[in-house]
Amino acid sequence: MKLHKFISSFFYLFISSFLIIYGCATPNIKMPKSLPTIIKEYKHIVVYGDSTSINTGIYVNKGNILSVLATGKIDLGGGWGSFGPSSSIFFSRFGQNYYSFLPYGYAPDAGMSFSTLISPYSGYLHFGIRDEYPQNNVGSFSLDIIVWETDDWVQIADFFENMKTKDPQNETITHALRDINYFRTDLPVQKEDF
Ligand SMILES: [Ca+2]
Repeated sequence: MKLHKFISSFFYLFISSFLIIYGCATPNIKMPKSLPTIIKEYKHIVVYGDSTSINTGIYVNKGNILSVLATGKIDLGGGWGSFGPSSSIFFSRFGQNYYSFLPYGYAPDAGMSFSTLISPYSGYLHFGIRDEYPQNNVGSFSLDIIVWETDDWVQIADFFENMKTKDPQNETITHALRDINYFRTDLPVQKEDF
């Protein structure tokens, strides 16, 4: 093996290990390079165990539909155990207004949460970890945040249906789609899926 090839393999391994250990740095979904017009803004962010508050830089208006697709686990240390993003350790706020994303149907330790909701407030979207001693926390949550330009649930569901066709093994998309079909307001309520 030539030296430069060896060095690049070494760095590849090093960086991969770093990403695995410090975790979840890659998005849960592969968005198209040029976003469709129904999407106002898309961002992937990582919330680490000691992130007490992160400003995503995404400004949402009250009434915007947004999707937050989160995976990962955070161990609180001290024997408290690991929790996923559908647990009460994970909070969000719009400006100064705290709001619970806690979706229905996911266990607190499930390591995932998928919400599509109508924004209850206007303001910059923040996320953070609620813990009195965050310094010893390990792990992270990987978040894909989509703010929709459209308020048409059919188009939003269609977008995820197309994503699913391109990436059928991606569980995040399957769950996101299930969640949309559960929360969308333009259909009769479909509770039997949960
Ligand atoms: Ca802790």
